[in-house]
Amino acid sequence: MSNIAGRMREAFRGDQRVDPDALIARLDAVRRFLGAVDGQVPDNQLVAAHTVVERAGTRLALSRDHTVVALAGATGSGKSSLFNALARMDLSPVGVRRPTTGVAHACVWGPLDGASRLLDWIGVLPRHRFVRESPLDGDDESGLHGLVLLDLPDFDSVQRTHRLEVDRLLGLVDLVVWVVDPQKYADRVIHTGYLREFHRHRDVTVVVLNQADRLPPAELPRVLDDLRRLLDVDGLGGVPLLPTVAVDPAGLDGLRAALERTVAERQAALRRLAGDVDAVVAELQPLVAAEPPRTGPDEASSRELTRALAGAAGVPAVAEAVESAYRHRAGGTTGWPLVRGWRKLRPDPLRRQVQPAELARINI
Ligand SMILES: Nc1nc2c(ncn2[C@@H]2O[C@H](COP(=O)(O)OP(=O)(O)OP(=O)(O)O)[C@@H](O)[C@H]2O)c(=O)[nH]1
Ligand SMILES: [Mg+2]
Repeated sequence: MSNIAGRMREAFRGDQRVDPDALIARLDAVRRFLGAVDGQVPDNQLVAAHTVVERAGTRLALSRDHTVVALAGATGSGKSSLFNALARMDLSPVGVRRPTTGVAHACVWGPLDGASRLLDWIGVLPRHRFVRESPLDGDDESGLHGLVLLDLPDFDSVQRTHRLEVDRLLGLVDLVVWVVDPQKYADRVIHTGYLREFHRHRDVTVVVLNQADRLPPAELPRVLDDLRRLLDVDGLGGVPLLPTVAVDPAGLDGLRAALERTVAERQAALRRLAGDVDAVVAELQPLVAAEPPRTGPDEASSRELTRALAGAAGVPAVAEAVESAYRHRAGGTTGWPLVRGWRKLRPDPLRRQVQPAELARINI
């Protein structure tokens, strides 16, 4: 148990908090960058960045008091069973026919203010929303106050609509609990199709090996080790990995504690968005890693542009790429991709494109 707690601390890096102002500044820098390159770079290279800027603005504006956690996984892994067990109520049907869950279900542990708008945005139908308000049978639910838990459809579904719905929701939630089971924990679709894609979101990733009761006790450590090895390969080294038993109330203690810690920190939304910005900046980096123009108004524009992106990155790699681009220009290399269309812009495109810092006004 202490090992799990240690990993939890390590993975959530409680000391490395995301500063909301710094995140907003990075988002604003990406927004400025997008404004500057508008029309100069093929749109398809910028879609992800535009999406992140839009989504982040909305998420930050909606509610900082809630943490949206999704239970995601293959069909039959036990997502709905865990959802019901955490809520201590049968809210999402658990069936024998697969797949069972076709649309997301949500349970909110107060406060309710702001939760409806959040769920409108996430797109959970009102009839699939539930509230965990008063303690049942003396249960103390205060530790989960602020949790919005989602039970997702199966991501390996034979139903295409389920897969599309899961992909949409995974783009919006703050933290993902990946639910795997002893039979399918090593399936390729889970690792290459999903977990690997989340390697920039290690801080907001939890993996549970559910149905741990179906393994002989002596086998459990071996399977957990094997799963840990696969997660390392996925780029998810150090994420919390917990065994769970959805059909036994005591089999959820570790997961409940992890969720309590997450909602108390109120960092998951910021960390998720910071991971999104990291991904976007990594994608944009090749656009500034080449040669800037030598002289003239273009130079000033491109300097500002690269500075904006370096600011957005907050990582030395991008700053280095930008610096080396400037160093090399003395050598006369040409071919900075942005430069070709750059001359079409008016002298100071960045300044022209800067929007009022809307995000800065958001109260988070
Ligand atoms: N023994 C055991 N059975 C479990 C556990 N968790 C879930 N089950 C059973 O596994 C089956 C599938 O559970 P669900 O909760 O419906 O699985 P799901 O992931 O929601 O499935 P879909 O909605 O189809 O994606 C049910 O029969 C559950 O009773 C567990 O920890 N131990
Ligand atoms: Mg289900």
